[in-house]
Amino acid sequence: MAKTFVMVKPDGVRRGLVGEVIRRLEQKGLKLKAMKLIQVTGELAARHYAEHQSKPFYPELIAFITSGPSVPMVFEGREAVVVARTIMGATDPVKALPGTVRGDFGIEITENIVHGSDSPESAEREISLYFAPNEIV
Ligand code: IDP
Ligand code: MG
Repeated sequence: MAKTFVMVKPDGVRRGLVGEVIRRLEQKGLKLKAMKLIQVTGELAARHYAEHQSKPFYPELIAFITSGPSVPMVFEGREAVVVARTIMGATDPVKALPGTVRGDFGIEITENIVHGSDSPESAEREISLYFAPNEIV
């Protein structure tokens, strides 16, 4: 069964949206396989967002993602990567459609509430960055 990596980012945790994000993913039919509340370190943030290292928004992204606790999770289900990204909405909450997490709760592009893997390969890489095999049920 396909797995994806989802993380409620520090703005989502600060705003009390953890339950809302989980509710929407579970309601769709994805199954929660792992979850924890952690402070992302600078080192972990750099590994997670290595693909964006050369982007102008990178320093802001790293400062944001390390600004408070996050909730990384693993979800499983049919086409889990695409399903989770569809529920999250477009990267820029201004463009995200109503009915999506970012469309309903966000307006800033950096502080966009939630992360979701963009491919099964990214999912595998990101799951192993945040979770040891024995933390996934
Ligand atoms: P994604 O989270 O929808 O996969 P990515 O392009 O992978 O989007 O970007 C990673 C994260 O970097 C975004 O979720 C957002 O927090 C931030 N970000 C992306 N593009 C911009 C931008 O143009 N300005 C500021 N922050 C951005
Ligand atoms: Mg991405």
